[in-house]
Amino acid sequence: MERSLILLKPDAVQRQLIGTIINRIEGRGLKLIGLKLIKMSNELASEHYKAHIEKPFYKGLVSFITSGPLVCIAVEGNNAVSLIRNSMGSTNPVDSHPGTIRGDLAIDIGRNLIHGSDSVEEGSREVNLFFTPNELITYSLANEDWITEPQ
Ligand code: IDP
Ligand code: MG
Repeated sequence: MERSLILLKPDAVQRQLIGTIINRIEGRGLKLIGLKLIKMSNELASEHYKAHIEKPFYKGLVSFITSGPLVCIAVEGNNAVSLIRNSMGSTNPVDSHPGTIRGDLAIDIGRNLIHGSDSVEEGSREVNLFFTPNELITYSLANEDWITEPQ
């Protein structure tokens, strides 16, 4: 089953948008299997963002992401990665469509509120980076058949 890691970044926590954003994710029908508030260490930030280490914005990104508490969410389900990427909107909120989280709630690429895994492989890697196995709970939602047609 596909998994994706969502981070509600420190700007989302400071702007008190945790509930608003989780509401959108739950409202779509996605299933949360892990959820916690953490302060990211420099070590975890550099492992998480290692693909960007050579980028000019890397230093600012790590400094921002470690600057305050953030919310980690693991989601599981068919197409979880692309569903979340679509709900997030484009990386730069200037290009994000209205109706997306970034398109409705953000204006700056360096303060774009939310992270979501960008591939199925990254989803699996990132969920395992942020959560231990006993922090992830597999369960059924009572309304599952009303969200996804049974195969
Ligand atoms: P994503 O979060 O949409 O997957 P990535 O390309 O993986 O976007 O970049 C990771 C994060 O780095 C972005 O969410 C954004 O906060 C920041 N970032 C990306 N590109 C830039 C940039 O050109 N300037 C400043 N920050 C950037
Ligand atoms: Mg990314």
